[in-house]
Amino acid sequence: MQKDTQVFNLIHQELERQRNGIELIASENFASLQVIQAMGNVMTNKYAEGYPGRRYYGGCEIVDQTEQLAIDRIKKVFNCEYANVQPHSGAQANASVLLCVLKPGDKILGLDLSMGGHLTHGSPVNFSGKLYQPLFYGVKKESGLVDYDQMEAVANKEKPKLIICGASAYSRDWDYKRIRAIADSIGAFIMADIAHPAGLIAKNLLNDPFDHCHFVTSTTHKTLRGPRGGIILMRRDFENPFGIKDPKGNTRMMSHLMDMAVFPGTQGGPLEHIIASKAIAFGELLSDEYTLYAKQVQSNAQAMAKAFVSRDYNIISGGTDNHLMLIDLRNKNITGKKAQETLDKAHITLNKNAVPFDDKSPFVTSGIRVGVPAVTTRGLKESQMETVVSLIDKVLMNIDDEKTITAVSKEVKEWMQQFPLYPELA
Ligand code: DSN
Repeated sequence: MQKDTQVFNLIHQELERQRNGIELIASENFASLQVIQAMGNVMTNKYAEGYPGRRYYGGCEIVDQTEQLAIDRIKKVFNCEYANVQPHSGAQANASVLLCVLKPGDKILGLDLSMGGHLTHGSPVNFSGKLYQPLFYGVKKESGLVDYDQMEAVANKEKPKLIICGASAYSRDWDYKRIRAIADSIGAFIMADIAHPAGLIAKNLLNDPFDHCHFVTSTTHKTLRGPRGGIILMRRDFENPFGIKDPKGNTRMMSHLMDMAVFPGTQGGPLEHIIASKAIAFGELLSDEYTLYAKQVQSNAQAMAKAFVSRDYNIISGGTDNHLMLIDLRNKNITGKKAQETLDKAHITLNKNAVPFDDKSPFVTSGIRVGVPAVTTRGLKESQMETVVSLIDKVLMNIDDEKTITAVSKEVKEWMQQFPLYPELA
């Protein structure tokens, strides 16, 4: 085959875009070169439906080893007993958990998307809101904190089978103990979706969901800094307290039922090349280097929040415990859409985001979400968060001034050359 220069040129352009900008999308990161290189490997050629040691195809003896390594390593990272590393994404990890414990039409209770939740937590446009009956809790208007009283009231009234905690745009920690008390009082399961703060949880910088939540799901590419993908974890609660049955009507351990819910429940052949890359990333999570990184993420986020507050930006809940913050721009008279689009021109990438009780549509929004995992990987420290905020502020305060935007874009590009990204790549 002739080399496809058209596509490889585009890949190179994307590398240059990443090198030249300040990346603040809270769900993005820069995986290590070995994690990236491992994704492009011959294991993509292999069918391996099933699990290590019990596959439906021959020739799986090598991929069995990489998959087992990935499982063993991520279990060590989170000190848990069960790991499924096959979900192709966080959404598919969540789909598997819902398939495992619910019947179509069962009630689920999650954080409202407009308050920071995720599509797969019951949004009406997603399978989770179409196949199941979604109920929601939100955040308190005055504090921006999760409204556990509302969660409890809705749970008591509606008796959902599953309570979902975790968010895509929430900067504070979670009270898993309280959620477990609510779930136990109505006989519900809990799924914690830790896709965003997983890396900080891995290093004990945030509350530990594993002792209280039956199931924990995550993506692998956000703070965990691995390849794009998903995982499902359990530390305890294998005893199947509510007698969930397998398709043949047998009551089985939760670990068995969960494996069945991923394959054959929601997926076919696992992406063994991605699983090899996950194994490498999970090995990196066990390193001291990653521990320092996770701490730096949290310090950088706090330094950034402080810098925004000092410029009179309205951070929902007033600050952050994790790696991100949600900023309500209404006091600056700028929409999220306009802010995102203008900052993009200055090579500063982030996303518009609805803020709690937003009066604008999700396509416009009143806010932006800002996260530091990627810039922290790039090597930026607390003092440089001040510089990042000053550049954002310069653009937003001169939002229709093309000259300023061009000047900032030049400044950003030059500054970021001090933080080389994938220098081994031409
Ligand atoms: N799209 C992810 C995020 O940006 O948070 C969630 O799936």
